[in-house]
Amino acid sequence: MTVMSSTATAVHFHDQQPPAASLTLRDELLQGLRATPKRSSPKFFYDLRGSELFDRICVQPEYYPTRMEEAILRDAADDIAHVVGKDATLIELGSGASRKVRLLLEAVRPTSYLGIDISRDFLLDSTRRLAADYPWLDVHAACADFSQRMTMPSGLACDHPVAFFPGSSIGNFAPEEAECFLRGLHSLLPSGSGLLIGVDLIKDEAILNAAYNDAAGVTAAFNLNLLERLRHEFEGDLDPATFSHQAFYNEARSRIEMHLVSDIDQTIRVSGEVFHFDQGETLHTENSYKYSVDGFRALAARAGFESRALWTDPDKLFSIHYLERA
Ligand code: AVI
Repeated sequence: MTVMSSTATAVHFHDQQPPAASLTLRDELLQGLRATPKRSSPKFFYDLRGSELFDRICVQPEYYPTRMEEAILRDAADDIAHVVGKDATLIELGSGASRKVRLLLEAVRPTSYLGIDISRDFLLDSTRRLAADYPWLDVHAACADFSQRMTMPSGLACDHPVAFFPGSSIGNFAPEEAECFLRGLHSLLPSGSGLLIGVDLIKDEAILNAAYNDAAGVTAAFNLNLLERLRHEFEGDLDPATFSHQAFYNEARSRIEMHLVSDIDQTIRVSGEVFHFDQGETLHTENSYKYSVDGFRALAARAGFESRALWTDPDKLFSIHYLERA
């Protein structure tokens, strides 16, 4: 692990990222393309452009999760600070633009902050801005795939760790993977640690479908950007214009599914390997699971986290749970 510290920005940087075109990432990608039906992990969305597009999704009028979660954080910041307690180390998983944590910092006043994200440039940029805006905060950044087993970076004071996992990113895991992920957090964190986690709620199908099919086409561009990434980083020989964005709510499985649909019968190449798509065949790029409050509490309990507090918006579109590691 490389640790760099810049006095200009006062961000301690911990590099735990596999190189972009490393064997493991490439293998994972190719494995998904070889599978039937074809699939790709949502983590492949987040190159620099993908992270920027995701930021734009968050401000689309149809994409309620960000707006609702931010409103809840703003309204409940003092309550959250009370439940979290003093001298916390906030560890944000998938920190992206580190925007939501800003809504908590003044109220919670943690001693340190660790942002973890797979998108290195984006992470460095956002944590530098955070360090500049909150000079009293000890800011750390770890470039890592938080869905894999992680180690706590050295040099980070961690007496009272509180993981912060906003945005309902937990919904991008299948429920059994989510449970396994929480078990991994359970083994990383000492007893009494906190987990403040945003979870999108089951709701009217029309609201869900609109959120993943915004009129401005930003979600479509985000989905299609995966094909650009295949071209530039994984020697992809394909025409992105021959694929279309598709997103719909699968009620039986309580999840939004995103796909890239091939508009024509075609053969593409990725990293020297040939893949055939029939017309209408899809590459399944993301699931976004929605939960009931009780359903999520039960899942967390199976992974060793006990419910301590819950906040929702008046329309019950989104929820934020505070869980304690047993
Ligand atoms: C990051 N994640 C929680 C988003 C979601 O809603 O599942 C990703 C996203 N995909 C399309 N729009 C947003």
